Amino acid sequence: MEKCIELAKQAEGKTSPNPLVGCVITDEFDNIIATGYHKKYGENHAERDALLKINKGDGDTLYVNLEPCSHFGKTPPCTDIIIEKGIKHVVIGMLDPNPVVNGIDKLKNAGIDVIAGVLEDECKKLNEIFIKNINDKKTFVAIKTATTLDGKIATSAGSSKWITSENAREEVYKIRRRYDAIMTSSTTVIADNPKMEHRKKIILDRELKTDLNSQIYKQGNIYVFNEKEDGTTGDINFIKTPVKDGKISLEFVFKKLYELGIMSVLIECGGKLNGKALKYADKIYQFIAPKITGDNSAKSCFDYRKISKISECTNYKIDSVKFFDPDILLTCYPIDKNT
Ligand code: AOF
Ligand code: ZN
Repeated sequence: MEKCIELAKQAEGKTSPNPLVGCVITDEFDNIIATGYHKKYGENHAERDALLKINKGDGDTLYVNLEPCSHFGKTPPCTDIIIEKGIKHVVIGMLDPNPVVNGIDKLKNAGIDVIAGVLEDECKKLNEIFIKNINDKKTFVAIKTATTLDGKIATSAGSSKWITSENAREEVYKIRRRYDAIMTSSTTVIADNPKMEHRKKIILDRELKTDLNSQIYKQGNIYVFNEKEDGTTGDINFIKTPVKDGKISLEFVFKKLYELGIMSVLIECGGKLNGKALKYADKIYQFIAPKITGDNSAKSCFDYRKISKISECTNYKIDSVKFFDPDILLTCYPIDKNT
């Protein structure tokens, strides 16, 4: 199953809105005889990709991180080809939350021995975006920040280059690739003039203050949420957006992203938008550099409210800690998002 996950990850960022799936087939002596994965949206499912590499009767056990499909979609059901190829055992990571899929019963009815729930937590993490999309019909929202030990993202004068090391910034490129789009604010575009290379970029720019000659506009498909106009100029799409308390309505933005087929978004911006977006965030990537500004007026990474008691904090679970020497990356999930 670990191998299935590893195979599936090769297509990160390419399968949306479909899941990441990898498949391993072994013979009766437990030797791997074929592997496959879902390479790109619209292409063969992982199981078919692997099964097309073997002859009928050669495979004994098929391992796959997601329940095989039983529906006619872009390709015929994977359950059918599993049965045709004479597979005897199927080991599944997690059940498919997609209501059209009921592969397990179909396999069992064909006399195949089925085990499900192997490395289930890891498999669910691999497809956290797909699961949220199917279950909640909403875009998966992640926030990435890079701070000093005292939680600052820039000096009060706006200097932020560079808090984290090259190593950490390399990792950010990899993280970005997993998401359908990245999002930032006019404040960040104006302050840092970042390139943020990506196939899809979202800019929140209520008053259309950003210069269209800024680096960010030079590449990719761009969506500018603003209060003034709708329309398209080349690769730039302007989307007229309602305003709430003087700010772009994030409720509207995330709903719109889902309608546009943007199934996941990574927010990279300053403390104000980070703070406002927190209540929608499914995940936080927090890079921390071993530096201290010691400056109370330096900018904080989540700057959106005043609270009087520590018991009023929003709580997170740290899922992993990784070193990108000399920095670390904490990956966190919210525990009580609504507080
Ligand atoms: C994939 N790749 O390897 C597996 C999937 O759009 P379709 O017709 O290809 O069907 C997509 C559904 O098939 C998807 O939502 C999921 O429930 C199931 N399994 N999909 O794209 C795969 N195994
Ligand atoms: Zn399938």
